[in-house]
Formats: sequence, C-alpha cells, structure tokens
Amino acid sequence: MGVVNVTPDSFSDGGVHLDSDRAAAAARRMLEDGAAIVDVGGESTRPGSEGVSAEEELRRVVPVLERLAGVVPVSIDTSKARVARVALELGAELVNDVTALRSDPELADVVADTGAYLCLMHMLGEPRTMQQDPRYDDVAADVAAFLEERLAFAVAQGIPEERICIDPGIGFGKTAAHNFELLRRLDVLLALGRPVLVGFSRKRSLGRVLGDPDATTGPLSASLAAAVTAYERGAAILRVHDVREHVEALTVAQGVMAGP
Ligand code: HH2
Repeated sequence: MGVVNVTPDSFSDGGVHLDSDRAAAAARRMLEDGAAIVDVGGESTRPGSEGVSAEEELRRVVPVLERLAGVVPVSIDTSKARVARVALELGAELVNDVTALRSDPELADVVADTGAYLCLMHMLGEPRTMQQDPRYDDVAADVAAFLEERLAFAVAQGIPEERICIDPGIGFGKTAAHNFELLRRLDVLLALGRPVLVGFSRKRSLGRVLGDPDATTGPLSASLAAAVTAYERGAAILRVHDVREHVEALTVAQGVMAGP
C-alpha cells in the first residue's frame, strides 16, 4: 500500500502532494512500482495534530480521486462518513479508519452499504495527545483485545468479516519499545484471523532507535528493515511511502522465505 498524503502538514511528506496533478502522478508511479493499492489521505494524524473539517478534507482529496478513478486502486484514509462516501462514489475500494469506527457513527453504515473493504486501526487516545506517556499492561494483548472488540462491532454493523483487515497502529499512542514489541509479537494479532496491515514507514521510532531522541521521522533504510521484519512475521499489507524500494526489499524477503 503506497501512501499519498494530500496535506500541508503530514509528518514525512507534508506539502509534497498538495497539488492534485502531482499527487495523482505520484499515485500512478506507485502503481507502476508495484503497489497493489494507494492510500489517499487529506488529514494528518501525526502526533500533536488537530484535525480538519470534512469540507477541507474533501477539497484536498476529491481532485486527486477524480484523477485516479478507474486507473489506480484507491484506499481512502479518513474517519469521516461524508469523505468516505464521496471517495467510494469516486471508485475507492477500502476505507482506512485510524479510529476503528469510533469517531463517526455513520461511517459503519457507509462501509456496510457500499460493500467496501475496511481497515480497523488501534490508537490509544487521540493524535493531539497520544504520545504523552502512553502505557499498557501488555501492549500486544491490549491492542489485540481492542481490535477483537472493534472487529465484532464492525461485523455487528453489517460489514462482512472477510472485508476487514486490522492494524496495530504503529506510533499511535505508543513508545518505540511498544512499536517494536507489537512487531515482535505480531502472532498475537494474527490469531484474530484477519489480515494484518503494518505502517512503520518513516515513523519517528525508527529515527529514535538510531540515536536521535528528537527525531520526528525515520530513514528509508530503517523503514525497509521494519517492513521486512513485519512481513516475515506475517503482515499481509505494508503501508509505505517509498514503494519501489519496499517492493525490491520484500521481493528478496519473499524469495528467501519461499525456499528452493
Ligand atoms: N499511519 C499514518 C496514517 N494512516 N493508517 C493505517 N492504517 N496505519 C498506519 O500506520 C497509518 C495510517 C501516519 O502516517 P502518514 O500518513 O505518513 O502521516 P500523517 O498522518 O501525518 O499524514
């Protein structure tokens, strides 16, 4: 899954794809480079961010979605039913909700009615405050219990389980140690029986483990290591900014794992 953030303030690519022609070109390139789907988002959820209105989100993403319709498989990164509905009308196939159906009570109906795919992600708290001393009893078990509950909720709302993937939410109310433990113990999430999506690309934990305590992002080399590790442990979808490099790294990892 390639990432195209149509935002001025995303943590690693803010402002790069604000122009809709550039954003659409980047998405097409990601498809050529081997992405199966491109996640288009109009709201940053980086630590400390405040959120934007549905009008602003639509203003950012609609021109991009119009350019991609019928050309690139699209996932819409939104928590808002209105934005999701318009995106699905414009051909998006998957709704990526970082709040796991907790912020907009109408979003579940939109997904159920349209038959879209859905990603349910774990987040502790909200982006504005989530990195202020996050704590867990047992991070893997706590995240799995949350996702199991949200999965049951989504299914109760009429969304078929086969259409849902789950995501530990790397960096969403987690220290670097929490993020690494979640990858190490990915089997706890896989036990829920749904495909697991991991988004470690460029996240600050990667820069911090490399020795910069104030890092707000991580380098490509570290993103690749995290992606390969996640893949080895069973992740089915990797959400990444640098598609070509990840496809190359994962092709090698796949070759090794497939054996002779
Ligand atoms: N991470 C980000 C945004 N959306 N969705 C899922 N399912 N999983 C993730 O790990 C995830 C996500 C944050 O990264 P990015 O989109 O690059 O930045 P920003 O939120 O600042 O736009």
